[in-house]
This record gives sequence, structure tokens and C-alpha cells, in this order.
Amino acid sequence: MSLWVPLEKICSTLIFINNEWHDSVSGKVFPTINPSTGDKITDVQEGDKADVDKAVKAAKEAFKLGSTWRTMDASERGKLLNKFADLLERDKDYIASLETIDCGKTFRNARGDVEFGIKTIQYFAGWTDKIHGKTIPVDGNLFSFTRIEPVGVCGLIVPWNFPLMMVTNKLGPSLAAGNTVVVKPAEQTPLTALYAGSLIKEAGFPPGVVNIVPGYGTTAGAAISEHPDIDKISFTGSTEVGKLIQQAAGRSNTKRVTLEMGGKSPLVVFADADLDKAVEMAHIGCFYNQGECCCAGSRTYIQEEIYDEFVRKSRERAMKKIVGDPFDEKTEQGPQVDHDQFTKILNLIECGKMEGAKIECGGGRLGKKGFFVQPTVFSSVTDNMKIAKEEIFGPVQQLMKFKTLDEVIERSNNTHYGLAAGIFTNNIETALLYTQGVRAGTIWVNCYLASGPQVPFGGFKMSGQGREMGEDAIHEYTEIKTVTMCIPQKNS
Ligand code: TXE
Repeated sequence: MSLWVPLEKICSTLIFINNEWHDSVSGKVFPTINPSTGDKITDVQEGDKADVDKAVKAAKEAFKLGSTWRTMDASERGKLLNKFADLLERDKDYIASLETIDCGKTFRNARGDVEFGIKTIQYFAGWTDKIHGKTIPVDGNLFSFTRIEPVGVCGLIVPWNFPLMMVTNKLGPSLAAGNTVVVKPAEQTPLTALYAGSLIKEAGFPPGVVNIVPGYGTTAGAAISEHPDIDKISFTGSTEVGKLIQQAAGRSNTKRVTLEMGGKSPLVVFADADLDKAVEMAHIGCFYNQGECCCAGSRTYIQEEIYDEFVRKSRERAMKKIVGDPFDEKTEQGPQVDHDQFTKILNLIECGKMEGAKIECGGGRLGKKGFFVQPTVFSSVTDNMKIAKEEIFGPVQQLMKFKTLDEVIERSNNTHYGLAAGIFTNNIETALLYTQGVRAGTIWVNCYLASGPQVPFGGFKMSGQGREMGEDAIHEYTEIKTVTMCIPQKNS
């Protein structure tokens, strides 16, 4: 299948505030690039501090006591979210095409992302009227109860690797809990988030509940992190920027911050595992979405008895990978998102070669146009090499050898990150000891990357703070208010 979105159909390139489309205050625009060709797709209005101020003002107004949004029944919020999900479903193919052009992921995967986004919005729609407090038997002639209230105005800063999905991951729980939001899509991939704005309006959300300001991180993003009227930030992106956001939150109004950041996740294969399944899962776990996946299994540890066979099979699998036009149904890997990421990956590959890792396949650029990287497999990798320590965020697999469970637990934990881990074994005790021992937010056993809107996702250590998805995500967007009343007499 080869789909194309005609430029005139990309209707959402403006800033979305109060359910209306605006030009940037500065008059500036920025280009968004098709990574398959390196050509400009279109210009998008470039929001910065002045536009963020406008958006926050709208969000604050929509959150005022007595506003349409604040006085709406919780179940009505659920209906609006379900309507939004229905519209995403109606326009699924268009949104997936837009995503593929803007970020390079295959159309098949882009469609999967939109489907995941729909399920997420539906899941959180179900939560709207189930968020409630407690009555508490406090000492004395008193009566206490808690109200679970929205935090207020939330800044949602998202990256480019799952542009629409990251927006739906954050819109679902924040809107279910009754907040208003200012979304900042990544500068590389603003198009699907802006299109979602048009669907928010069509679904019937009151003006100001959702505002979307495309722009750069150091201007629009920083204005959100510093803003005194933003009550909470939910960020997904690099650990470096996550730290900046925490600092800005502390400097401004100690706004609440949840962070979902990078990883260097271990994927461990024991000799007793189903070898072919483990090879395939390790391949997908590392190469899915061009390797642009925060929980990519980018440190593969293989027990020494099966190491050579695993390396051979992994090389064969990677060499069969179909890389190219992301709209072609057969394509498994598209281009990297932009020139910066492309260069970062190629530099890290060179570094691996220089540090003495063995290239089994790939190891360079593919073609002359666009940002395509050859699927690359390194063997003879040791833990001290840069490619084993740094997040590559590209189609590059590191294969390392281990002997014992204790050793591999220690090596798995020997990182600042703690987003995810995986283990392949047919021994239940090995699996349970590993899941207890590893400090990471998600552990997969005999599978990898399996997830759903129902299960919490987030990181230990420098991979994150707080959780997205599942019931836990709701609590990241709420405050608990205790109300204690004096009463004449208390009876049990
Ligand atoms: O991320 P940034 P980049 C990792 C991955 C990748 C590296 C760099 O290793 O190679 O990060 O990618 C906004 N204040 N991940 O540079 O800069 C920015 O505009 C406020 C992992 O693209 O963190 C975008 O909207 N916001 C990750 C978002 O932050 C700022 C996904 C993410 O961009 C800002 C992406 C600032 N000062 C990259 N500077 C994951 N966890 O999945 C930038 N931003």
C-alpha cells in the first residue's frame, strides 16, 4: 500500500488555543521535515513564550470555578473522551499517514500507534466517574473525608518517537481527572498532535480545556516548565531535558513533575529458553520503531553456552530486515527521525567499532537520501563500551555474554537507567529471582515490549519519576484534599 497525504490536506499547522487556530505572536514559522527524503513537508507556526502565555491563560480560564468544564458531570467527561476516541478511529488511516510522513515510522506501526491511542482514551474515559475519595474515622468529634481533585493546568511535553501515542497517553488521564492542558509536541513531529486538536474541538470539549502549542524545546518547552500558572508537567524525552524541567519547576512554583526518560534496558536470554523465540523477541525488542523506543532492549545478555548460535541467528535476522519506504506494507524499518538522531547513531556505531566490538552486520548509512541506517548487530560487546552504556536510540543491537544469574542481575543493574528489562527462560525460579533483583519499572518474562493502557509504565532511577497508564496514571494528575468537619457527636 502506498499512501500519501496531499499537502492541502494537512490542515492543522497553526497554534490551537481556546478551540481556535492562531498564528504565532512572533509571526515565525518552522519547517517540519519528511525523514524519508530530507525535504520539507510544510511550515508550522512557531510558538514561544508569548503563545504559551496565551494558551495558559485559556487553560486557566477553562479551569475556573463554575466553568463549563469544572461543573460538568464526571460521566460527561467520559462521554467526551469516548467521542474523541471515535473520531480518532474514523480518521485512523489519515492520522497514521501523517505520522509516517512526519516521523518516518512504518505506516503499519503508525496505525498500531493510533489504535493504541484509541484504546488508551477509551480506557481513561471509563475512569472519569470512578475517581473518588474516602471517609476517614479521625479521632475526636470530627468527620473527615477526602476529595480527589484535578491538579489544575498541566503542561504536557512530548517527544517525536511516538508523537500521537505520547499525546494520548497524557491526554487520557489528565482529562479524565478533570484538568486542563497545554500540549507541546516535539518540533520534529508536530502534525498529528495538531490534527488531534481539530478532533478535540469536533468532539465538543469546551474551549481552553486542550491547547496545543508547537515550537522548540528551549523556547516553548522552557516557557511551559517555568510558567508560574502551570500546576503540573508531564514530560517524556531525554534525561538531560528531564533534569532541566525539574530545575525549572523548582525555580518557578514547585509545580508537580512526572518524567518518562531514556533507558538502556537489559534483555537476558538463558540457555534453557526457546532459542528461536528469544532471537526474534530480542530482535524486535531492539529494532522496533527504528530502535527509537525508550524501553528498547539495547543490552542483550546471552548465556555463554548459546552465545555463538544466538549471534549467528541474530545476524541472519537483522540481515533479512526490510528497510525502506515506510508506506510499503513489507517495510519493517523506516528512516530515523532527523539528521541529528541519524548522526548521533552513526557516531555511536563508529565508537563501537573503535572500542573493539565486532560488527556482525550493518554499521553504516543506507542509501543516499533520507536518514536511513543499516540494521546493525555488534557482538563481543563489553559493559564498559560506550555502545553498552549510552542510549543509542537507533537500530543497533549489542550482544554480550554472561555466565550466572547473580552476575547478570548485577550487570543489568549497573546503569543509571531503570526503565525496563526482559528475561527469557523456562525456569520459573530464575524468572522470579531476576524480576525481584532488577531495578526497573517494567520486567518482561518470555516476551518484550508487551503493554497496554491498563498497566503502569515508568522508570526507576534516572529513567523517570511517576507512572503513565493504568490507574496509577490517574493519581499523577490529582491532588488529595482532606476536609475535616467539627460535629456535635460522633457515633460508630
Ligand atoms: O529529546 P528532548 P531529543 C532520548 C534519545 C534521544 C535523545 C535526544 O536518546 O536520542 O533523548 O532526543 C522538548 N525545556 N529520547 O533531543 O530534547 C522538546 O522540544 C522544555 C528518549 O529530541 O528531550 C521535545 O518536545 N522542553 C525519549 C521534548 O522535550 C524541552 C524520546 C523531547 O525532546 C527542552 C525522545 C527544554 N529545555 C528522546 N528542550 C523517550 N523517553 O522515549 C527540549 N524540550
